[in-house]
Amino acid sequence: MTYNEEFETMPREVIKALQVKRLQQVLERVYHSVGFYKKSFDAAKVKPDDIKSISDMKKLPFITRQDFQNNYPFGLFSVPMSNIVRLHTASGTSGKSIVFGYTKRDTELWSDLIARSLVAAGITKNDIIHNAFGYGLFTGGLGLHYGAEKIGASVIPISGGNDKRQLMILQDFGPTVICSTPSYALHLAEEGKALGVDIKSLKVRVGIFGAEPWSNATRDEIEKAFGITALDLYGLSEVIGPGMAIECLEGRNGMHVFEDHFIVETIDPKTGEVLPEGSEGELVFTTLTKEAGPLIRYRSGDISRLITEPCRCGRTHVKMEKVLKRSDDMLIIRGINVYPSQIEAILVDIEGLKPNYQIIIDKVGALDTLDLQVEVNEKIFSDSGSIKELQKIEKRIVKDMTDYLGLTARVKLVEPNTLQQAGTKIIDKRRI
Ligand code: DLL
Repeated sequence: MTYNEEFETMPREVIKALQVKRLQQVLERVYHSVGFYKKSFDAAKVKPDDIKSISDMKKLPFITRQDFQNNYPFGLFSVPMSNIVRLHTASGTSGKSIVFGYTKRDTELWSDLIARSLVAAGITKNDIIHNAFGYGLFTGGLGLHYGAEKIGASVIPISGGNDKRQLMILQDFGPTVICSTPSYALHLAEEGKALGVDIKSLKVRVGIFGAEPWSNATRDEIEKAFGITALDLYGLSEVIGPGMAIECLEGRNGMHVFEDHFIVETIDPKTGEVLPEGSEGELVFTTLTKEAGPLIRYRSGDISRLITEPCRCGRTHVKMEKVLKRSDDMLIIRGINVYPSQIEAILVDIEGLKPNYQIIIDKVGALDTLDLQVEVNEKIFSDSGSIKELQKIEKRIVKDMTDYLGLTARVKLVEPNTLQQAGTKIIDKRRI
């Protein structure tokens, strides 16, 4: 079943022609409405009308997360603020988030994309959706919410956390669909088991999971624990949020990327060169229809491979394999994206610390844990009676990690020169 039959099942040559037409329109628009693009196209000596085909796209410069930071907060918007109806954010590589604006039409487009995704997962107006993606600045909660309303399903906007309440509602309201990060779903299954809740007997039949990498082994675990079909949903806030790609019900063979709205390319993350179709590389996205923050060749940092073989579901849109790797050092901890440089930015602001840290990520049960080991400086270490001072520093780190990044960290201060290396070291012990 499709939500928008005509666009989801277009012959490939028609999709390609539509993409070129829309690309030319968006290039014209950004060149004249966003200073950043005018400058970057001029620097690359390329004009919108030099682009006559998809393969000409390689002439266009990339845009990166750094460009969002350089234009913080609203410098990449292509419409006046009076046309923006919503703002969302994601992690930047420094202390500041990066910001995205949506016009009314953008929120409608986004809801349509989620509606398509839900329909691809076999969800209808008769379903009750337990939406445990976080509501707020993160795009997961509200993104799924409006798409679910669009198809007329009943949404429970539970958001994340409050495990016992989640379990109670799962039992009492009888949702047929659960949406969350895969690790939170597994965590709920574990908590349920500990509390004597029979997770398998819940009415849930489909799960839509995403926002973090998860393997087919994790999928098996979730499917077994809940007795459901678990599907992968992909998206990034810079581009629009969740709903850029989803698996259909035809198996575990990649997520359809909604190509009437996005062009996806695969590049070599080292050289920036476009790779032949089907090669593993970094995904680069161009938005064709978004109004407020159109992106031309955005480097996602996500490593995947495109699958062009026709799909039995009838959708003609290209598929992308599960994303299990990144081309940069971004970490996803409990569904929250974080760069080590953001943690470092917090630590360098606190007096008494040396710039030597260790970030250790692991799992307890299904949930990620974050430990920080930080060297104190010689002065703090040698000051007599400084235990109180040490506790104060520890508390400040814990608080700043929650306040700025939304992450709970266990902090251990260590003597100067005890961590082997200089700078930041990341030890990720998780198996995806
Ligand atoms: O995570 C949007 C989202 C919400 C997607 C709910 C799916 C479901 P950001 O916070 O901007 O947006 O994080 C985007 O998360 O570049 C990937 O590295 C990772 N990511 C998102 N979905 C998946 C997935 C949302 N299905 C970043 N598999 C992306 C693997 C994913 N990684």
